[in-house]
Amino acid sequence: MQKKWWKESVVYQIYPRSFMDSNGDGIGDLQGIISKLDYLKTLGVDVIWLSPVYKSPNDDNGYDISNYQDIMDEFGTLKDWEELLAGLHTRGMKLMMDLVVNHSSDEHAWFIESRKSKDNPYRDYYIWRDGKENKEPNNWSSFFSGSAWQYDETTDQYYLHLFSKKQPDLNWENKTVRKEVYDMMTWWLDKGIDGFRMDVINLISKVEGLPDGPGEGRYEWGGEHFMNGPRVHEFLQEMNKEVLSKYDIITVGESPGATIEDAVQYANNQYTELNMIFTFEHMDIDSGEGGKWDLKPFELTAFKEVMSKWQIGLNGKGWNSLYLNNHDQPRIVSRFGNDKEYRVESAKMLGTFLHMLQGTPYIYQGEEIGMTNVKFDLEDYNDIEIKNMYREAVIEGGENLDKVMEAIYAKGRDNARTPVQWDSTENGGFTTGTPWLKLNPNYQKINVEQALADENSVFYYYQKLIKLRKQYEIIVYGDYQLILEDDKQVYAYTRTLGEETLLVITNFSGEKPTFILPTNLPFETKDLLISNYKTEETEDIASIELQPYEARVYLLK
Ligand code: ISL
Ligand code: CA
Repeated sequence: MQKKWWKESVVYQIYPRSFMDSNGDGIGDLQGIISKLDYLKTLGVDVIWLSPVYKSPNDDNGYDISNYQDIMDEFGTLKDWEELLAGLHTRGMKLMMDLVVNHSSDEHAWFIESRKSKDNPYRDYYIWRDGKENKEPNNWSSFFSGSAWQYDETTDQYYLHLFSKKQPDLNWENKTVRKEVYDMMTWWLDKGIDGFRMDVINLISKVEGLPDGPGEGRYEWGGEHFMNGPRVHEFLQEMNKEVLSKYDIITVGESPGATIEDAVQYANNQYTELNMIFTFEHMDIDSGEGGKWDLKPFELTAFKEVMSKWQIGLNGKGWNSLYLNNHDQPRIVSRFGNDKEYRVESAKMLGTFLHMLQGTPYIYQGEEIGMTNVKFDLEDYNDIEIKNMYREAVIEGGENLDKVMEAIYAKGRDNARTPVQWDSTENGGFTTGTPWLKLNPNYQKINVEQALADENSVFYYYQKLIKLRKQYEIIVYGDYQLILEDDKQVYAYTRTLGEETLLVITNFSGEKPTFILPTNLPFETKDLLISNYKTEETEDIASIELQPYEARVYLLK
């Protein structure tokens, strides 16, 4: 397998609005991040992925960009940004910027021009269509509820927005749009950044004619007509040729609905497109037919099946990104572990599980101290996805309020967006003012200061996981194999490289299941690399009674 620095790296995602506020306005900012660089260095991460910091009216917290080449006022200035980049580089860390080019903000100069008239030179930068019989051009629903089309009086046409109506989709069929995007990317790369995370990059090519999605409802899911669309690989290859291939960078493309076959193309070994993609199959495990808000119990065996499929499917052909949460997903201890009695144990177990897989691991801010989900009153939520869903389901659809609130508690994106808990002072040390989103009330107990003072904290465990990656090649490059496939509580797997085997045992339950070592795993020596309970090095591992959420990693030779 080809060795690459980005395969050997660990990425840490910062959601700037919620990371650290430096000036008391309640909003996280660049100077706030700069003040925590030593903290990140102590953790040991290699690359920082910065969620969008560009100019934005914040309809979707920066994922609606009105100027791609400047910094949002609340976050600081380009000068602050340069300081951040330099601060990272001096400490030997890299910076990956978020690239949001499936859509812009409706307040971007291009869109302001585009909506003026049908013959405006920017008209074709976006996707405009006539209505059909006084209705939208097609039946596509938006990711954020309702129609994916917005009527615009000025020219009596509709524009497409797969996300909010303030996020019009760019028209990638237009060569000039593509050139603008490539030039903008080059501008950032020439400033010295080290890569891009590309927002919903697999949605940029829409099927010609924009056909209706299947179903008879007013608004239906049209994904098959815009996910991994007909020209997406052509566009990415062009982007690669014009821009990416000229730099030694890390690229990851967020790709909802991508299959393994798609991924093998996006993240191919000739590197003609991207280094890796973010897939979502494992994030859908606890969702029913109705999508993310349709709650379904988590089943470990289904999870194993999905993870193993990706581990084996990309082995030697592409490269996996490894994540269990981000700014769109609930907190992992609340979702896959236990955020009460076994919060610390399960946080460590989940970290072990993820970091020992084949791929590049991503840590989301706060994960390294085991932050948890929240239950807010409706008016305390900020997220547009939550608000739109609530309006559609409860106010317009008359659905049961308690049921909808349960779904928000479990899956709402604000679970991930409550400010980072730095210490036990008011507002967790995140701000001296009023935070833009309330803190999780448990900040007095769960915070960075506390974690740094406790040698058994989740923080130091993550630090060790990251260190191990630098010490053992097998953790990066070994082949994955699932063992004990049908076990409903224990997820165990091996990684092999040459003569060595890495044995990873993780208990996803609060019970004490017995782990039985498969007999086809002979070895002479075993080294315990990491564990989240005290264990005797000499313990016989043929059969182990596991503790709740126990995790162990052995190197067998
Ligand atoms: O959150 C999701 C599922 O739980 C996804 O549907 C998510 O909205 C989708 O993957 C796209 O996410 C990205 O683009 C959005 C932005 O709101 C998200 O924050 C971003 O990660 C539009 O730019
Ligand atoms: Ca601020």
